[in-house]
Amino acid sequence: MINWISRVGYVFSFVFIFLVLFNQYVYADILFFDNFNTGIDTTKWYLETVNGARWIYAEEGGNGYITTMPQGNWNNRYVDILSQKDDFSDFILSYDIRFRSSSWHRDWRNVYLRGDISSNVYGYGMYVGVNVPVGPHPHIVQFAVHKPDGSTASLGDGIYDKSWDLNQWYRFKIYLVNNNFKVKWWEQGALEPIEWFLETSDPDKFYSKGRIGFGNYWRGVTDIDNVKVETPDVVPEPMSLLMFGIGIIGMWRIRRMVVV
Ligand SMILES: [Ca+2]
Repeated sequence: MINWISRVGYVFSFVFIFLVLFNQYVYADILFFDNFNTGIDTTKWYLETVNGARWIYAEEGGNGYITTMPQGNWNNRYVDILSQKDDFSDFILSYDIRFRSSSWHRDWRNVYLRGDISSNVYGYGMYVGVNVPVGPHPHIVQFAVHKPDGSTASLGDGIYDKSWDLNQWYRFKIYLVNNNFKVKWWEQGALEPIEWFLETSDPDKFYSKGRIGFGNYWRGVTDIDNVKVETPDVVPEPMSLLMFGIGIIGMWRIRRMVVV
């Protein structure tokens, strides 16, 4: 009996030590979420105004989201919305996006990763070009770094042979851990693809934390909804570990009964 108790104690000690050691990765915590169903919460978001344009609340069929006001003049600038939370470090960012306009200028849509709220938004970004229906209609997705010296450099891009469909909701998922970047996307209602479409890294590791956000270029019209930031989930969740521990105990008990 004493031997059995000591074995139970041993298993639980193992599970406990494992949880403590890997605690920072065990939980896929949601760090930030907004479905915009009640408007734009300015305690969550910093809103930039450029040439009178900014991100605004919109509603469709009872669902709230955010959309953009296109800039009508030639002063080309991104209009940005950035999280008030400024210490996102390693995370998975996912969001729904709908492109509602395109142009020969590709009407770039930028996603900010570890950015700041200066007018130039220093940090990392992922640029998405939308030049449908102007041919040849490529997907263009590019990770870039806006360096502290003011210059911008590509971290690698990808061109895909499918068009974006205007007025179609897509879900994007961006993974950023240490200096490694990955992205995938799929049409709303479709299954999430297993593979990542573009993977790259920043060897200079310029930025370790910052804000997330979205930038809309010039005449683009873009909708965003269901923004979620969560911690990367790299090891089994605690419940799995607990079940594993209980399973081990159960096997020992059966073995003991058989032996006795
Ligand atoms: Ca919503």
